[in-house]
Amino acid sequence: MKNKFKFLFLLFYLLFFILAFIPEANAATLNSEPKGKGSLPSRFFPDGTICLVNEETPSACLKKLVTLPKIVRKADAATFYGVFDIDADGIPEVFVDYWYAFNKKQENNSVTLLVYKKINEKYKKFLKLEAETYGYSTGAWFLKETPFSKAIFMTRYGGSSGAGLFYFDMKNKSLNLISDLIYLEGYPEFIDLDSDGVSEIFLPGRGRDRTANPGAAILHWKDNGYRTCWPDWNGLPSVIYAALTDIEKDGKKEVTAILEPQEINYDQFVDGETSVLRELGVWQISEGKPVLISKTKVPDSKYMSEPNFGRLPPISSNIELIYSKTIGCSKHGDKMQCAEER
Ligand SMILES: [Ca+2]
Ligand SMILES: [Ca+2]
Repeated sequence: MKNKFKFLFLLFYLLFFILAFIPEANAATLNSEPKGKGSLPSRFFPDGTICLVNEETPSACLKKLVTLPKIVRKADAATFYGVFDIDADGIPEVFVDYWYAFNKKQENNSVTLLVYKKINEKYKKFLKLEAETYGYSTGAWFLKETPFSKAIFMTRYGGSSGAGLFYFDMKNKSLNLISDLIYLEGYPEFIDLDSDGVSEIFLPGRGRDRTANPGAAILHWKDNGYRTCWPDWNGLPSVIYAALTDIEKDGKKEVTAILEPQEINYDQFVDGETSVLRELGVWQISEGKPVLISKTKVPDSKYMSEPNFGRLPPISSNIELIYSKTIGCSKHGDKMQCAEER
């Protein structure tokens, strides 16, 4: 009898030991370094804590800020974005998001952003905000600006691969979609085009296919929010994709964009055949506003659906368009000219 108890005890002990060391199912792997651009030097440690660190010795916790709850650590995906003083009170906040995969019946669900803030000497969960997402992809930018700092987050948003950008509004405790119907391909560029000390946001192009709307845009800060300042017209031509590159060689970047002069029914064309030639437009930033300086027809060619340029100045002397032929565009006198590259 005694042996039987001993056996059972050993069995339970063994079971406990096995269960304790089985990795947690579905647990998110958090990046140790902050993923957000502009974060203070900080780190997520495997024991679940987020600390401020010294840049020279990042493996040592300089100051413990928060311990992440299980809901974050057990999520299907989670990201430590960083530590940043968003409200400029001298004490940084902590930014983390997490996502639980949707079931098969759903196409979209939400991603949750957690913001921790020091209140009465202790970091506490200050905000829990949700944004619609179609899967999970990450990106965050912390901008130290006056009169106030800003934070922008990215997630998977639409088309077959596009992302959406959200402005984090601390005052109104909300995440506001600022990329509108542009399903962003690649990453936005934060650049102060008019040198007023506040970044503009350049969105280079739409998602990869006809399930996405055409579009590239420059957003600027106005009336307490991000507004589109380019394209500065409604309707046609549609901007398909754009890049910032110094074509004028004056040390400032110009906006180069591929335009479609007519509405295209994407269901009708296969293999990139269109009935109307696309155009290459160039805008110079003058007194804070993009001003059109040239518009050129792109030679007849089959257009691929990839919303990307080829090589651009200064890497190449031409603006390269990768279609069924490689087309090079460059400035001749006052005009841009495009021709097949050989
Ligand atoms: Ca703060
Ligand atoms: Ca600016």
